[in-house]
Amino acid sequence: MKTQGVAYSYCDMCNQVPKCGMKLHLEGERIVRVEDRENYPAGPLCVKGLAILEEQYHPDRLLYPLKRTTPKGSPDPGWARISWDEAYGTIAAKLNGVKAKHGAEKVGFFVGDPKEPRPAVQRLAYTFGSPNYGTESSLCSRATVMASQLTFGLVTGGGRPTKETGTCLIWTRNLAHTAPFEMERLQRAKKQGLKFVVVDPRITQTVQQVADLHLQLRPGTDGALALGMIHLMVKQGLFDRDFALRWTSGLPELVKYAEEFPPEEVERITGVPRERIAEAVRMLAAHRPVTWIGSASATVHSSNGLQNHRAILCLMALTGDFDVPGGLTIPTYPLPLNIFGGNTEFTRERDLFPKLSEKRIDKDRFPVWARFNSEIQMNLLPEYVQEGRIKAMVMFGANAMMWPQSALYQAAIEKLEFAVAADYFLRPWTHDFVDMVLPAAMALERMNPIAIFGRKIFLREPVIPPSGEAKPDWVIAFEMGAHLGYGKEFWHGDETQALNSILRSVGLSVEDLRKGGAEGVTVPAPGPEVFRKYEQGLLRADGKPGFNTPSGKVELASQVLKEYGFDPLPRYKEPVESPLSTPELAREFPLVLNSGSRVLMFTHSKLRELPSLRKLMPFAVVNIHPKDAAAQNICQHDEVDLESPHGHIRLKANISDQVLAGVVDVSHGWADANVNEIVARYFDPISGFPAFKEGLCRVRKAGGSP
Ligand SMILES: Nc1nc2c(c(=O)[nH]1)N[C@H]1C(S)=C(S)[C@@H](COP(=O)(O)OP(=O)(O)OC[C@H]3O[C@@H](n4cnc5c(=O)[nH]c(N)nc54)[C@H](O)[C@@H]3O)O[C@H]1N2
Ligand SMILES: Nc1nc2c(c(=O)[nH]1)N[C@H]1C(S)=C(S)[C@@H](COP(=O)(O)OP(=O)(O)OC[C@H]3O[C@@H](n4cnc5c(=O)[nH]c(N)nc54)[C@H](O)[C@@H]3O)O[C@H]1N2
Ligand SMILES: [Mo]
Repeated sequence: MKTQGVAYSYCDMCNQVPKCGMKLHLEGERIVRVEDRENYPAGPLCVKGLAILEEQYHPDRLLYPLKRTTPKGSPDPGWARISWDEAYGTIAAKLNGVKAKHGAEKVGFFVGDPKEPRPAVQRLAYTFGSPNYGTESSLCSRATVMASQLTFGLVTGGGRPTKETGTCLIWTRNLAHTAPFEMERLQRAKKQGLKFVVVDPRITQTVQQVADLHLQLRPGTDGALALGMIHLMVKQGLFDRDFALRWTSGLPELVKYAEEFPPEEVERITGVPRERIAEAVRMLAAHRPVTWIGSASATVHSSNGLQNHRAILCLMALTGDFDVPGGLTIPTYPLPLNIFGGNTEFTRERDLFPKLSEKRIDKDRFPVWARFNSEIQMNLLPEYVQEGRIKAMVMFGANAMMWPQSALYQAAIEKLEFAVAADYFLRPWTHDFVDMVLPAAMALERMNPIAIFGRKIFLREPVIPPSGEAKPDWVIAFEMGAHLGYGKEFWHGDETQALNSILRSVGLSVEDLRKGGAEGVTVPAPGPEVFRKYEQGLLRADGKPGFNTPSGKVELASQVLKEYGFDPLPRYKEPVESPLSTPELAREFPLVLNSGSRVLMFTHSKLRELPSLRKLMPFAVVNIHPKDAAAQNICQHDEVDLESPHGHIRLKANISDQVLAGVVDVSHGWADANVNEIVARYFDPISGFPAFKEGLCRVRKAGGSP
């Protein structure tokens, strides 16, 4: 720990990995200035990173363990400060009590969007004996990963353009707001001639900064658009025939199915003009190879999201640019570490989890999810609690507002025999329903986990001591583990030993990383980069050429989906409620809802308490097209009621021609205007993902007559 001068760290303000580098100036034990870190793979800092000291030194931070003193359901939890000893004593008694009475699997473990606590909490769950550990990945990007595993047999992630790339297809990301550290590179590539096709219902900053062609589709219709592009590609002979014939399965069936998606039909469904669709296909064919920056979550936030996303992957497969230089590549020698800085040995996914997995609570409802994910699908929490399958919960960085019909999740948490949450702040929308909250140390106050960029690893050491009695999440999980009776499994609370056990898998130790200093340590690659790995048998455990799918091919028609009774083809289905599927309802609720578009200055429900960021967006708004506003006589910043068949919220109107006419856009995470109160609980049957990006609504001036 430094007490004077300069220290290096990385940011967690957007919860993402990899994190942007930070250079911090200290006076004594106080950090007085934050700036970009030199020679670090991620940066520059965005407005959130630059505001980190406002969060670090915020007067409302949670500094001590608190227990509620009033019965659940009382308007005020009556929080009272307690010691860590009392907190751990109660937690151990309650959790071991549930275990003795009902079985360890009745205790659920959960981590929200914050990524850092994950490996430690997963280890805690399995060591305690419960397979029921889940995270926010139940509704974030994991369904895109599953779509990729079903189709390619591996995780394709997001390709990044290189100097060889011809076109970059950004199928929905607004990186300018959600990963600003990527934008400089993309803009540089654009200057050097790279073409960009961007799919998004809105004219985002990313569209404005890089798009050569923008496909502005109605939310929830991605599958139809991708199938329409496949239709044209095939008709015009613009796909890679050799690759498709040799390395894919289900081609004739897909080609036949895509016949149902001629340009005029796709225009009718998606709203994208047919000439634009044709132009996109031409651009992809003319500027090869094509790479792809895939959606982080928007494409899978719909009731048919997994299949919609698979349609996009099939389109990518037909370009033939999979794992060629400049195309959609995958690393040749990935480190045996996950991006959250743990590995499967540390999390005990390898040894303990298989013995427990019979008791996972999601496997009957979402068997495909359960096949690919050790984390359980958490979106049916209200049902699990109702059915008595979960009786207590341990939550790190949880936010009940992230789920559709949030009140059901709050009620479920409240109904538990015991719930404890660790967080940076008291968040009434979640913590009013728990028994105890624990103060988590913030990023600059804690070690671990490590940051990984390809084969380069950085250690983060605490820059300052934790505020109040806050403790790092890993330490909390370890100490909880020790109090539950597993001291040895948690190195008696020693983080350094824990990290050493992880780093051993790459032949390193904490001491080695310390020696590497601010520059990090590169683990040398065992050989040169290899492309077209499928030709050389590098993708399958049996060493045979091909892909790691049941057929050994890229599965345009998925055998696994068929096995579970789903359509093997990436079949398009209209959203459950939409102008086309429920025209009657659409007369009453004529607008389509696009919820959860990120804004640069906030992360989900976080950071609204920071003055410099709140100034940039003081209140929640519904972004509405001038035409739709005029139809309701709505003026800029008027108070409006936003209603769906499932709920109602009040917020202000922001009139903007950057949203499509007929589609409104509302960001999530506002406690006083929680858009999830109006989102229906429709779940994709394969992934279990909620339909955040579909649905019908209407906007009216507040207080107007119905
Ligand atoms: N500042 C900030 N950054 C963040 C976050 C944050 O909260 N704040 N959250 C992080 C997390 S967890 C995530 S998952 C990522 C998300 O990162 P991104 O995917 O880049 O961002 P989003 O704003 O969620 O969604 C992108 C776009 O999806 C579009 N969209 C809406 N509906 C549809 C649809 O049906 N189809 C298609 N094709 N597009 C649609 C929206 O108009 C929006 O512009 O951002 C991460 N970064
Ligand atoms: N309608 C709609 N709803 C959505 C979405 C959408 O697009 N539309 N997007 C979904 C997606 S993709 C996501 S990822 C989720 C958002 O996921 P959430 O889990 O809702 O994310 P946050 O609100 O960022 O964080 C939750 C809590 O973690 C606390 N926290 C932050 N860092 C730490 C830490 O290091 N340790 C601990 N102990 N606590 C910490 C914060 O204070 C906060 O209270 O929302 C989902 N909900
Ligand atoms: Mo997310």
